[in-house]
Amino acid sequence: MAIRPIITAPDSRLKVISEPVERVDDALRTLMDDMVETMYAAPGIGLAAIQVGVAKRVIVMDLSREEEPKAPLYFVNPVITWTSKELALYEEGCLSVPEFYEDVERPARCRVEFLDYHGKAQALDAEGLLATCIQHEMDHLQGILFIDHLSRLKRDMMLRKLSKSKKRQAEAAE
Ligand code: GNR
Ligand code: NI
Repeated sequence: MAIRPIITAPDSRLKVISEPVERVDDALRTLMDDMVETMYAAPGIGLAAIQVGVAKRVIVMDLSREEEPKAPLYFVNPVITWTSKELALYEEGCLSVPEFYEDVERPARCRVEFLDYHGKAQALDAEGLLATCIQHEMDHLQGILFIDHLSRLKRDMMLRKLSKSKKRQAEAAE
């Protein structure tokens, strides 16, 4: 397993629409293992493949608490087949938008159909943080970030700050 670098905004790669996976094989499981290791190291509760530069429809998640055993979830070719009319507000963050947190409103519950780590078809009904996280990760597969749900003013301000801190980092690395 290996930790892969996480791409941060602004970066055109984060806007790419990811492609469906053709088969769940050992090469894909290696990617998923690396994604889980990368997510734990960050640390984060979810990660989409595009965040490590791979434009495949793959998501990993783990919402277990620190004191609980790890419980990684793997979603290949996920499709949201139902969302509740009721909405919920969550303060979201993103490993690709470091150090910014903002409230985003999304359907409170959803159903997702996907292939698991072994390529088996599964369905999951989600609510609470799990429902929010699934929708946040599904957005990544469409090239969308949580900041795209905010006002243009807020988004542009955040992107300017992110761009400046990237430049500073690049200069410091010279
Ligand atoms: O670690 C993460 N926390 C989080 C908190 C609220 C809503 C969504 C998330 S996902 C985020 C990790 C990430 O960027 N996944 O794409
Ligand atoms: Ni994210």
